[in-house]
Formats: sequence, C-alpha cells, structure tokens
Amino acid sequence: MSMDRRSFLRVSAVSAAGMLLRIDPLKGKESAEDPTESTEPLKPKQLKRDGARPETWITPNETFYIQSIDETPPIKEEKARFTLTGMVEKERRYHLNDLKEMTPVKEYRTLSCIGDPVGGRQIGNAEWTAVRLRDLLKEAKPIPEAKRVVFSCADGYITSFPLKDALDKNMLLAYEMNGVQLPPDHGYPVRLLNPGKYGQKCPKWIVSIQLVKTEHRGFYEKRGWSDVAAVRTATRVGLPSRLDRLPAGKYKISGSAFDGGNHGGIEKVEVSVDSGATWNDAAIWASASPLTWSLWEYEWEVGSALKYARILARAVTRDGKTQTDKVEHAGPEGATGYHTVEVRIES
Ligand SMILES: Nc1nc2c(c(=O)[nH]1)N[C@H]1C(S)=C(S)[C@@H](COP(=O)(O)O)O[C@H]1N2
Ligand SMILES: [Mo]
Repeated sequence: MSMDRRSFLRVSAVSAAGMLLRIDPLKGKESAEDPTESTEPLKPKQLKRDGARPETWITPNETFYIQSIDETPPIKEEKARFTLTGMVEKERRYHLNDLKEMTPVKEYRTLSCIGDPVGGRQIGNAEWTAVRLRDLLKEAKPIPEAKRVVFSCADGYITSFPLKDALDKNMLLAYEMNGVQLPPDHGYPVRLLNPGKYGQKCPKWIVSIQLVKTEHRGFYEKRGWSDVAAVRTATRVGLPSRLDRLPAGKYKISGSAFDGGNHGGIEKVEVSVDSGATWNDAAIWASASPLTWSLWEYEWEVGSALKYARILARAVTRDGKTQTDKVEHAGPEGATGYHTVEVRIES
C-alpha cells in the first residue's frame, strides 16, 4: 500500500523538525530520550513508522508502528501460504484458509521494539485473531533431535528460537489485527506473536517454519542484538511531551507501562513531577493481561510558581521489583532507565 510510504515520509518530516529542539534549553545539553538515536541497522529502503501518542487502549492499525528491514512484500491471496518442515514426522504446507478453519484465539497483545530508546514510540497494542503455533507443531510431530525453530519471511528476514518456546500455549500465529485481515505492513498473511519477547522475535510475512537441531542466528541476532530479546520493564510518559508548555492548574499526565509478562505484569506505576525526589501513585485505567501494556494516568496540580518541571515515571512489577533506573541503551538487550520529560510551565 502506497499510503504507508507517504505517511512514513510525513512522520519523518515531523521528527526532523522535532530535532531542531534537540538541544535542551533547560539543561543546555542533549536529552537522553531522543527518539532518533535508535541503533537498529538501517537498510536504504527500511520502512519505519512511529506509533501515535497519547496511547489509546487499542492502537489503530493506521497508526501502529512499523519496523521492517525493507519494503512490504506484495503477497497475493493465492500465495498466502507457508510450509512447516525440517525435523518433523509430517511436513505440511498451510494456506491462510487452513488456519481460518481452526478454532480462533482472540487476544490483546502489545508489541514493542528492542531498538527503541527509553520512552520511544515503537510500541502498540492490538486485538489479534490467531491460532496456537503448538497446535500445528503437534500435528507435525517434531522428532526428538529437533531443538530450534527457524522462521523465514518473504522480505528475507529470518529469526529463530528454541522449540520449547515455540510450544508455549501463548505463542500465536496471527492472521487478523483489530478485526481485519492482517494489514500488508504488519505481516499478511501470517505473523508471529511471541509472548514476552520484543518484536524482533515476532516475524511477519512467514513463508517457512523449519525445525532444526543446530544453533541458528537470525537477521538482527547476527548483527549483535540479543538472541533472547526478552522484554524489559519500561514505562513511557505519553503526555506531556518534552518542552510542552503546560498551563498552571490540573493536568493529566498519562502513559503506558509494559514488562511483557516477564515479571508477572505491572503492579503499579509511580510518577514524579519533581525530578525524582518524590513519587506518586498513578491510576492504571486499562490492562488485559501481563502480555498487554498497562495504561495509566496521574492528575497533577501544576503550581503557578513553577517555571519548569522534570517528570519521570516508573513501574513496579507483580514480583515486587521496581523498574531499574540504570540507564542502558537499546543495544543489545533493550533500553532501561526512567523516561524523563521536561516541560515548561506558563506563568
Ligand atoms: N519479516 C519481518 N518480520 C519482522 C521484521 C522485519 O523487518 N521483517 N521486523 C521485526 C521487528 S524489529 C519488529 S519491532 C516488529 C514490528 O512489527 P510491526 O511492524 O508490525 O509493528 O516486526 C518484526 N518482524
Ligand atoms: Mo524491532
């Protein structure tokens, strides 16, 4: 679809303009949360679109972020198929229609990119219609030597992970997104939703699923990115944006928090409006499971005596851990630290 090419360009122009604000007048130096600092390798035609803000419970397909190593491969309905081969007793070719004949699983899942800086915009939540990968694997009957599953995609992307992960009941092969056929940019005909893992481990446009006994490294994994790619606890301030001018009075700070279920889910979110000196509980107003984001808000009484403020947010997970404040850049395991947003207050 050409629309994404165009909207992609529009978004780029906006963030290019945003870059003019890169020097932070409040601190006189670069902000740590510049969304242009993504360290994912670029190909000339890499298709990329940031997600929208503020977060809504469902991210509409039209604004859901896109992260692709190349252009969207055009796949016609008659070619909407993939193979399941390798170290199995029964190899098989599936057409999308075969999946549609199976009992559908409908679930909300949040997807996020390992290459994003803290507070980045490559995150979204959708309702997906899918089948469980393990149902296909059970039918194929892996032989005992099978250790790993390799996914090859129509755009040349490739990734893999251990067979035991593939047998997880939450490992979904999705063919619908928010009630419509998977949009071309998001992986038509089928893409994987890998519980607890970053988008890197959620291949789109799957053409082959192959069971192997050897080690295997995928596209990003060969380029130094984590082979586990487990989602790290992250909290994002969606509103306000840095350098927004807030009027004195009531203001709703809002955002998302997500741990991929790797720490049991989000227990609570805390917000600081005084550079981290004191913390206040935010209200979580939406969440479906540990595999979705938790959306939160905090009503702040903005004092008129303030000239500017530094807002931070952090999450506490169900295992009792407070999100780490240790700053780590995205590569190789995913960014950590507290998202910090500096705002000006109108007097
Ligand atoms: N075939 C294929 N699958 C892919 C990718 C890709 O470039 N090609 N990018 C991965 C990355 S890095 C991410 S973050 C997610 C993004 O999914 P989305 O574009 O649907 O948001 O897809 C993953 N699956
Ligand atoms: Mo990604």
